[in-house]
Amino acid sequence: MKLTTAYLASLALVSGVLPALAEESMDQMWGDRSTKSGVETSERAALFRDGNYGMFMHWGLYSHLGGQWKDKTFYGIGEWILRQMHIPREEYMNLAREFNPSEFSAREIVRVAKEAGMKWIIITSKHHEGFAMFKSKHPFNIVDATPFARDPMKELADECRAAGLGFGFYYSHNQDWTAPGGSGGPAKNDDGSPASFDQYFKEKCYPQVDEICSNYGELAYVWFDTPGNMPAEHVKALAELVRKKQPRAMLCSRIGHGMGDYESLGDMEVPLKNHDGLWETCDTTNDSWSYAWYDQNWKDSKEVLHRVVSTVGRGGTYLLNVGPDGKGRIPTKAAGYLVESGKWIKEHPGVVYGAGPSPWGHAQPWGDVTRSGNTLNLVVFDWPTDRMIYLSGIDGDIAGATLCATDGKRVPIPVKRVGGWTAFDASAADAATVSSLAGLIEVSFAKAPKIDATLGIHPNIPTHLSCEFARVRDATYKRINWMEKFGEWKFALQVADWKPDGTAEWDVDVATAGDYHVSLTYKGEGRPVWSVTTSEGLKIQNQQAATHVYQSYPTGVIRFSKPGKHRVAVSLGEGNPNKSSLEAITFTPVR
Ligand code: FHN
Repeated sequence: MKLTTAYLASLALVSGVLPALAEESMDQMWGDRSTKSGVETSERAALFRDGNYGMFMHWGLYSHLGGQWKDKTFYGIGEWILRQMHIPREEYMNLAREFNPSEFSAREIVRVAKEAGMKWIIITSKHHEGFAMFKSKHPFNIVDATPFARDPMKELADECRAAGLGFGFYYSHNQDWTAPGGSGGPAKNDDGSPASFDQYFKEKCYPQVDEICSNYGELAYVWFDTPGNMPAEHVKALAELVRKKQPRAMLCSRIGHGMGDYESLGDMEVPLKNHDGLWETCDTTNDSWSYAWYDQNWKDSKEVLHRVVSTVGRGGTYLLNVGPDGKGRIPTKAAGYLVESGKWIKEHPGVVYGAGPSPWGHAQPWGDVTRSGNTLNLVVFDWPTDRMIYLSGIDGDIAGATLCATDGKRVPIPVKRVGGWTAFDASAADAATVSSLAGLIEVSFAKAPKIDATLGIHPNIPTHLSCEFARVRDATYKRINWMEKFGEWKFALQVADWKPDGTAEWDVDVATAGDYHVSLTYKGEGRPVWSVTTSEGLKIQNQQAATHVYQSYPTGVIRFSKPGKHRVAVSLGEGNPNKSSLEAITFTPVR
């Protein structure tokens, strides 16, 4: 929490962003997320809408430092090292003389992106540090200021085009820490005269955006970032420039002032509920965006695939970042995991490309669902031990259910109705032929089924229900964001500020009558007492410890005497109502 405030405070310094934790401040940092109407169905949006998966790349002078400044390691997002380690501007700019990414190979990067199943690459042409990774008239650029003296953006743009990948640029339009007048940059020019943002905009930002839009062929994206309190007139000028020079490029909402074509959610945020419109989640393969020598916290192949499928299942597009090192190489582990998850995607392309969101509106305890026409793709990441996959609320005639094996075999599997639920029985299928990353059951319908999206409580696997799905009375539901390390965003959807009769209540559909262990995920102080009641009149309550981070604590065993619809409510009996916040409830069937 303290870190979040510190981060926002530092952003406040550099870009006039409010140093508060409210969601509005995140909006100011990442820009007004509203987007242009009508873009969604346009031909221009086709790559974004149907491709659903792209590569993001953070690569700059900071990659040469790799998270290390002299004898100190910076354990935050590496591209912020200049600012966070208070490196003198001159000293930082002089690093360009040592920057020689001699191992850079556009072909190799494009190979990894293609094999990962990604459909485009968006790379940092200039990040907040102000260093241009392309040939620019402004001298602080990779061609003129480094021994490398090549334009890697040109090489990458050409290679993407040859391989049929979309290509786009990230450009930090507001923050520029080395250009006089840029947000976070020197307040004075080198001759001592006062610098203004207007000057930075006219002398550096606008001309450079013109350069990237003029010299690299057709761009699929221009990805501006952290608009902060940038004046609308400047944002409008950039939007018009891009529209004129690159009429097919998609603009992300972080350009600011509602001038984007699609919404960019918060960093690293895969939402829990389906989200309408054209939107994207940008995420990274480890913790940092740019290369950091110590950061080995890789998302493995299964996690990468899970996050791709979850984003598509919520209706969005996934932009996954890699940070090449100072020599220009994508770290081997990241490349390996991307390629391995890509193999799965290539075997089952319909799960991702052109796929629509889950009609349930949320993930399932065993995995997630995407939709291709009248087929539902059930992607199983956590097999229940009996290998039965349950879904609630399907109203429609199932034409067939097929388990897709890794060897290309497709095995029809039995489907049973269990009350209002449907069970897909994969118990007889040979476990060895199902991918260890994820199983896939394709369920086809003659016509699109109707789905009752009430949250299901599954009979054979724990069901975890976030407070985001609860009805809240006499308490406050809010989203909080914080950082684990500097720049590594986490969020929670929680209920706090409990009044005496405050409740968080879920409507649920229970597959099987019986006993369930109930646990609550919360944080707070001391030993709060929580109670859980059901619409059948059962109540359990218990006291457990609390900590300052969200943790799950058992409350007791509760019984549903019959399957079907129930309501479950949680309230705080004793404890500090302002310091206790609830994040979720979990039901685990008693065996
Ligand atoms: O400050 C940047 C950060 O360095 C990184 O580029 C991310 C990627 O989305 N954008 C900003 C913070 O949101």
